[in-house]
Amino acid sequence: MLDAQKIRHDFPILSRQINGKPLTYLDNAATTQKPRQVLEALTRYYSQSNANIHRGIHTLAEEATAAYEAVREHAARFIHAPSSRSIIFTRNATEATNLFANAWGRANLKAGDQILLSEMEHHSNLVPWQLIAKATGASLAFIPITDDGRLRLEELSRWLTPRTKLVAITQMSNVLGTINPVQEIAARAHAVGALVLIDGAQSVPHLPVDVQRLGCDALAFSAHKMLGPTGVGVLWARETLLESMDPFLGGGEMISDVQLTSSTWNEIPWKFEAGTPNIADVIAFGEALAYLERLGMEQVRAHEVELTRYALEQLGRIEGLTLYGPSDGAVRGGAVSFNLDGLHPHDVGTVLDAEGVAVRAGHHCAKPLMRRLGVAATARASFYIYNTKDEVDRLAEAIRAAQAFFARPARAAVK
Ligand code: 7TS
Repeated sequence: MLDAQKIRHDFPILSRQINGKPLTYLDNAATTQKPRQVLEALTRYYSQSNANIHRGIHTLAEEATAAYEAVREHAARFIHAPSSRSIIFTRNATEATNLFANAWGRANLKAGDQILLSEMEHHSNLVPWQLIAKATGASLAFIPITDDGRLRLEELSRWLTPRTKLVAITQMSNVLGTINPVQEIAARAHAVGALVLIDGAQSVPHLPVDVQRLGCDALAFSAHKMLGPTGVGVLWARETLLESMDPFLGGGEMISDVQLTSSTWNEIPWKFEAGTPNIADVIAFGEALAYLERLGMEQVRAHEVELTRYALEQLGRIEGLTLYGPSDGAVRGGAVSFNLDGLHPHDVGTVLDAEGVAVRAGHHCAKPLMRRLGVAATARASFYIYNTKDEVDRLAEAIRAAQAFFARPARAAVK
């Protein structure tokens, strides 16, 4: 496992007390904490190199441009993209999906075409496709899931037909932790002529991801879920695809020439980055990538496999607790959803917070999945590089405390 105790020294927020207890931060699927290297990069940029990029000829502008473009190359290396020209910086994974949906979907989909998703998608890889389907007349289809939260791949051939033009699917569920075999899905999608967009918001931060090995056509992810600042996302797509797509947003920087009634476009990737981008946060994201690379993504994954296995084991022992998702920690990521008999997950979350344990409770932006699981909401603990087995123990204790807390008035009422 990683040396989480050592890693924790780099994260100032992790020494906070919450309600008089040490913070146990288990809401990493929502956003991760930031190491001092990222925080210092932000301050350094604003105190030493702040300037707008791509347009100035002065030293600060050149420094800022070089630092910003270096992170584009770094992000390309991180996901093994063949070229940094295919890395587009967006605000988040959601905007990356919307960019692809609008720039590719509107131009390439028509009535009779089908977009294939799954029942476990986050709203950000569902609602954009609902909008595009409405605009183009294409229809949506969904790969169903099993009761323990895995794709029913045996039904894939039923859903993959020559009408399927795009498969847009998450590599890792933010609710179930399920890791989907996207390499196999991509190969099968390509066999019927469909493109494949992967929602990597939960996978890129937690697993080694190689877009060439996966064979996908596009990938979306967010910096803030992988130690980076909020306000930065990435869309990677094959260069030929990006070349063939019209821009999503219009404005400064994305043009080659502008006449009063028409314009021509800048080269990729800048064609898709209209206006002043989030320069400081992109530059600080570079430090997040470097941090993860120093640890090694194989080690990041191994650490989470170990923690997830341990959490499934410990939580599995708690009477009245239902776990969702695959039961084997080795085939899933570190997002562990659960419910306690008779308790609303929001109430569970509140008692856990009183114990210093931060989890998310709610529908996790996956309402159709909640319906499929037959619940309105779940509580969810999700792990990252700085979490320890002791913290899993604290989670289990806090869950027992929640059960005891809510059992008390009920017993009093019976008396
Ligand atoms: N896709 C998946 C699988 C996600 O888990 C999320 C965010 C997104 C896309 C969207 O990322 P964003 O950065 O654009 O917001 N998931 C969560 C979550 O599980 N809790 O809070 C955000």
